[in-house]
Amino acid sequence: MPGEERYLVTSALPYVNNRPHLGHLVGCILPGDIYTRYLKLRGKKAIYICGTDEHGTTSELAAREAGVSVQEWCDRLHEEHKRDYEWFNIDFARFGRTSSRTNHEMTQHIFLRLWENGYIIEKETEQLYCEHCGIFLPDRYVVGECPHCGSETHAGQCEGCGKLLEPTELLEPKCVVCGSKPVIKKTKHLYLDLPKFKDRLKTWIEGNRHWKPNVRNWALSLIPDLRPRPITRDLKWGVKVPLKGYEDKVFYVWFDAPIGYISITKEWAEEAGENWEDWWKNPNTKLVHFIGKDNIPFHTVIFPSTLMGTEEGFVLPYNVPAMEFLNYEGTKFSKSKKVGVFLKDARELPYPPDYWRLALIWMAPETGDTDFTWEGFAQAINELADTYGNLVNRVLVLARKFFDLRVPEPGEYNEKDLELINFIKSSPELVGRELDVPRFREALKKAMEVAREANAYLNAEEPWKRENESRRGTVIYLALNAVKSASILLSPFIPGITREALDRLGIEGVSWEDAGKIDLEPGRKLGDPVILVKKVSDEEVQNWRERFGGNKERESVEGVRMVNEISFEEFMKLDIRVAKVLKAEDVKGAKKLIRLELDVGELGKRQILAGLKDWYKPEELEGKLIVILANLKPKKMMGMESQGMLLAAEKDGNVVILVPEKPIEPGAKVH
Ligand code: B3M
Ligand code: ZN
Repeated sequence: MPGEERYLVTSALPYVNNRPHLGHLVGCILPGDIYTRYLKLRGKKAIYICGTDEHGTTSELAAREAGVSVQEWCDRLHEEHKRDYEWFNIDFARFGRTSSRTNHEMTQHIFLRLWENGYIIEKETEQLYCEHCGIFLPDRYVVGECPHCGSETHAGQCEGCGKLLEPTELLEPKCVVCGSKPVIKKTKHLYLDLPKFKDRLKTWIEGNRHWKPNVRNWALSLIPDLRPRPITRDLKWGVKVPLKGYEDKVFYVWFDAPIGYISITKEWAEEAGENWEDWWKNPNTKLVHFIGKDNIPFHTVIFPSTLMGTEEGFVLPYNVPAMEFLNYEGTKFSKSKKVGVFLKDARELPYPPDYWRLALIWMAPETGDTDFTWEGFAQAINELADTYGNLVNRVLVLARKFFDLRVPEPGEYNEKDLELINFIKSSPELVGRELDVPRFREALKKAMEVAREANAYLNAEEPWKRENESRRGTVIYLALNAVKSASILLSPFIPGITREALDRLGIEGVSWEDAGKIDLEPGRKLGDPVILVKKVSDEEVQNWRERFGGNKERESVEGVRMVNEISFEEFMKLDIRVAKVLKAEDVKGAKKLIRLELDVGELGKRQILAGLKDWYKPEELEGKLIVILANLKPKKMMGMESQGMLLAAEKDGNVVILVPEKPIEPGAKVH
């Protein structure tokens, strides 16, 4: 077996119940990509494996809702996922599928090994059965009333109050397929005998001192109460169980999904002329699973037990970096409720993929849950523009002005120069230390520091001034090296933008260590100056926030409309009022905004800024009765405060404001 150290990096395999959103990207797919890019720059052998998780009831139900076969649904969603991730420059060695033949075979093989080795037990249980459809009903196939809060929900977890619900607990249970009342029937299932792995798991997890404390502690806390866990389901869509008496059952989706990592590696290896076992059964392999925190038990306890139980020498994960959750502007991203920014939406906005990659890491939920906010998005981009973008442009402008776009010859270094040189030299180690953990936010900050330092150096040295002519070549030479260094260190995060900068320096292949070298050859031709990062304005922030705002109704993939439900109490928190427009005028310097002076009756006078210029002239609004949300937290825009939000309807880029059907006093409440 080859002795060389290698990294097998995986990202949790996304379900195909709907399109992916920013939460998925930042949760594991983007971190895994950044990490693998970094490893490769370090000269390590590394591959990045991912794919769609296609079995289970969530796919079946999504397909049913869309009125297509499960296979067709999965084919379609697999392609969409793949396209989305490609657009964000996620560099998978392979993006596979758990429904592939390779995965069916691998899952059955691994199961049989567990069976032969005595790690599988059979048990009889009672389960709801639909006599009309002739099927046992998994949780999501039983709907009824929650005994705790009265919501209409499926079993598993109540959609109203979040309590865990056995299907038999639901009041008035119904089969989701045909609506008839299910009966209780006995059925047999296979269980993975987890308690048998207790000691091995404990020793192994305790030894993993480099894991994040929350991951390690959670894993350890699971061990004392490990119980056998069912790995089969009464379903049709899934991997068949290769055992007599289980012909009409399939494996539980969480049994075959992580085995997907192995199968997808195998498919990659077959194409790449490699042997998959050199990766999965090689003690020199470092297996790293990037996941969201809710997947910790599966990756630290259950899947490792599956691997151990084969007794085939599979490697166990070396690290399991788990992210917490990214919320959207204060509410939960929800694939099923269609809240937040979906990757498809993001692709349609006028920003390159690197802006998203950067902003997502900027706000990444590394140590606790965080919020994606449009303000955070703008802040991240603007910071990059001020530091790195600014540096690249100004250094090239100086090189053009004074050295005809060639790398100048440096003179002797003074103390200031040596300070910058030392900073550059130490930076690959400093940034690398963070990425090794991995701690992405910190790594990004440290990588940006190089550009910040170089800018400060330029400001202090002022090489454009006549009196500094003798120093000019040296200063610009070092600043150009700083551009190279920052570009390499930032390249795992923003590979597209940094590539453009490196192209301008005439640099093709790079390694991480190159970021610490002062080695640009004098005389080398440079490319033209360029603005690599454009700032994001307040107006854009406002615009996107209005367009993607938290709880609004959104369209799902198949055109079925779904509403994110709120309670009556939540609705009553909104203070919606009729207001009269006393005055309306354009806001200077803003492309979209109109300033409205309003009379809101008992609430007095106030001003609102609304992004309406594309659709209304100020004079059309004057004198009108409109509808506003009066208790929205005031917000500063273009140096003015907007005290509420005008309500308008939007469809396909067309916007109309809402007006009362008959005149009514300003200040009248809307409900
Ligand atoms: N599909 C859960 C998720 O998307 C699941 C991960 C499988 S990893 C093998 O959160
Ligand atoms: Zn039925």
